[in-house]
Amino acid sequence: MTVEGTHNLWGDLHSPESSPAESDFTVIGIPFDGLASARTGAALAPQRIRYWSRHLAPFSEDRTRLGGMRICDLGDIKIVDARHDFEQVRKSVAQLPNIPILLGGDHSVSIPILQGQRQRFAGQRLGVLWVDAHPDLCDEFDGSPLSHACTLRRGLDAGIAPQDICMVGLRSWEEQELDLIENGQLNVYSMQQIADHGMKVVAAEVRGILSACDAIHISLDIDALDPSVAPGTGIPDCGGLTMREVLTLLKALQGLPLVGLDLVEVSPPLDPSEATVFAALKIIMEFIAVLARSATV
Ligand SMILES: [Mn+2]
Repeated sequence: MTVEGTHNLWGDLHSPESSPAESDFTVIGIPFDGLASARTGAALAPQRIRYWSRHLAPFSEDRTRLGGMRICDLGDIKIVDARHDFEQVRKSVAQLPNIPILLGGDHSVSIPILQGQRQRFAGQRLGVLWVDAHPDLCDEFDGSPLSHACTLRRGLDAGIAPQDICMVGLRSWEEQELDLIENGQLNVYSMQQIADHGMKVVAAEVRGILSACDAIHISLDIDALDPSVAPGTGIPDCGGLTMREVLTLLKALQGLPLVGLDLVEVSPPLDPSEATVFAALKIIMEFIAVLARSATV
């Protein structure tokens, strides 16, 4: 299918002549799904997300004008062997002068992203908003410490403080994760808690915790959404977030020092409707809108 876009890349926000230093956001794709434990396909996400970004107009749902925001899309970082090639992701993120939007890939690609952000904001309090059905706190999974089930565990190893991590949407656990989840250091908002209290209340609490941080990175696994919304993902888990709840959470962070977003586990081949790709795009554009509104207040 070769449909020309009705707009240019990233809803007309891509500015090919601008360097990262001259842009508000840097997009990097990491088309790698070699450490997914179940179904793959996430390697195809950057290409499909970019493709459909040409059909977006530069407005958020509440008509925030995004036209003043500039995106520099640096293309993809190719991963063949994660043990060596993740290093390139870490280095790229660590030296960025603006806000990265990183397109996975399975969630393992966030290991070097979290390491790079930790390095970029060395000496400062780096908060992480973790939106996922899974904690990804395994020390090792399928024989690998770099599995997509180990991502946040490696983030802790990199020096991100557990009290500066908010986990939202959790509903699936591995035995080896339970101690960390239940020892009270991490801020855990399970799907059941969100159902009981409502996302507005949870989002306000998350904002309160993360507002103590100097810099906040968001790691968003599309499987946090309910599979009825986003079925195109390796390990769908029913009983998840609505898109409205995700947007409520994002919008609650307006004005805080957001320094990056990674969006992972979108698997286009597992959703012929491509609604999952569009869900990812909506999250990206609304994230940009949160920053655009923050810049004008
Ligand atoms: Mn997940």
